Amino acid sequence: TTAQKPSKDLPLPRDFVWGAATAAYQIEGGAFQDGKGPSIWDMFSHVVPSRTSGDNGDVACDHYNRMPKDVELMESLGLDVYRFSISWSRIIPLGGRHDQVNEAGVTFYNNLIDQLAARNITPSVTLYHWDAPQALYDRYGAFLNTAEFKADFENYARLCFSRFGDRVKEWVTFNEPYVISVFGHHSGSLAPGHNRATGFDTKTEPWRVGHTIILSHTSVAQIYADEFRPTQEGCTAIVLNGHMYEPFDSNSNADKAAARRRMEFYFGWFADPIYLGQDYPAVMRAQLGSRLPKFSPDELELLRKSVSLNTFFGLNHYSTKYARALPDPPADDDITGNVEEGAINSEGEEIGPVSGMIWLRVAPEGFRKLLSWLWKRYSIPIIITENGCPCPGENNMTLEQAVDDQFRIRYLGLYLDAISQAIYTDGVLVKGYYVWSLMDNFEWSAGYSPRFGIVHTDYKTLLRTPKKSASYLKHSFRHRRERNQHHI
Ligand code: PNW
Repeated sequence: TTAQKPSKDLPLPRDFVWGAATAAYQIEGGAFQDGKGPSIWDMFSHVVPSRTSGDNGDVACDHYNRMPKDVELMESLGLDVYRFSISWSRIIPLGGRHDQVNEAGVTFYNNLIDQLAARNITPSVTLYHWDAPQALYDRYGAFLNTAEFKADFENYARLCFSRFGDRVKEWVTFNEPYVISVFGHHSGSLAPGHNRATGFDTKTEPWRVGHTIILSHTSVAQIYADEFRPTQEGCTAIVLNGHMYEPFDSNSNADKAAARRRMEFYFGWFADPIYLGQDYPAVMRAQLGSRLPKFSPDELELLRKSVSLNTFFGLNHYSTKYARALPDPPADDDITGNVEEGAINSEGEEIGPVSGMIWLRVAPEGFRKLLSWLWKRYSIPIIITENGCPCPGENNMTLEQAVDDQFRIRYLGLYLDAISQAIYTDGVLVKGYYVWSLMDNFEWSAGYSPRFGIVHTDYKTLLRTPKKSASYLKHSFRHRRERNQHHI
């Protein structure tokens, strides 16, 4: 692996918060315990196991049965915030608004939230991190039926706000609508696995799914503001993911336009309606025509009204890519804006050293530029809701080697430096950083081999062992926050 330069340990604001993130299906296990209903990930991993590298989340990290110990661990790491998601089918097994609530599931999350409170860790709770109740797809196609899905999601959100909202003040509606739409309903590499080969309409499905997510998010943000915020005084947001894109040939106007267009197709798709209260980006309308659903005048009015209900921009970011303009007209199911993306530019230079996953290269300069791009376009405070990486070869190491995760320490250090520069040099308002992930866990289609944790998970014994990056983060945040003389 190519060497990385060391971090400069640049300062961060005194009130900057740090935390660690997980998602229900990736860590909980207990997939069929205490009345939990099947989710699309239970089905996806069981029906065709090769789609998840032969692995599944039946046991995962067994967090469902080890939760109190895990919260103790979080306290020892010095986390300010713990970001987790609720498994919808654990608390409403069949998911719908006329279906029964599973009190055992509600109790699990109540206990988790109480344990966090007892240890002074602030919860940040995501309602939807990809594990839809299977029944919603069986009944009406879930996201593909906007009215039905929205009504069921509203009911589920109300249940969460009313049962947990006395103690949870930071709510995220959806994690990564781009991934739900494109990986779930275009490439089909993630649940529910819709793609051309499996007989689905990839020309329209991703855009219809995205549309449903935007309208469902908006509606739930309004419900929270009207019915819960007056007494609970919390906030709602959405988490978007995406790479930074640089032109393949920095002298080519076509490639420069391709890089900009790719970012509008990635971030603008969701962020223009949600954070600007307006239609999809013009470049998307121009290319996609009738493939892209329309907002009615009433829906546009709702979007406009709800812009200010989004108190921060949740950003999941890992890496940067090069974008190259394609010479031919776009494919009839193109989702990129007719752009080819890669890790090597026209000069043959790599964007950065490759981590333990092929799509994830170390490129902190791109991160800094992305933060500025988002701030200029949306001018809303940003929280980094995910960032991290697996070390090269980490899954084939002994425990002793794996916990000495110098590659990750350098990656995290450089990405934190980028945040510092974005704040102090570029004037971007970044309020917090949640590392992905608290512990090694089920990495979706890649199964258990990529290890993103700052804590090592032994999948035989389920023993947790903090890696060196865990103590690095604890000390680095203390140091960076102390070094800072300013207040923002
Ligand atoms: C995120 N990409 O997904 C998810 O929110 C996590 O659940 C996941 O474990 C984590 O990143 C690591 O992969 C991503 O294509 C999906 O660049 C796709 C991409 C990035 C992140």
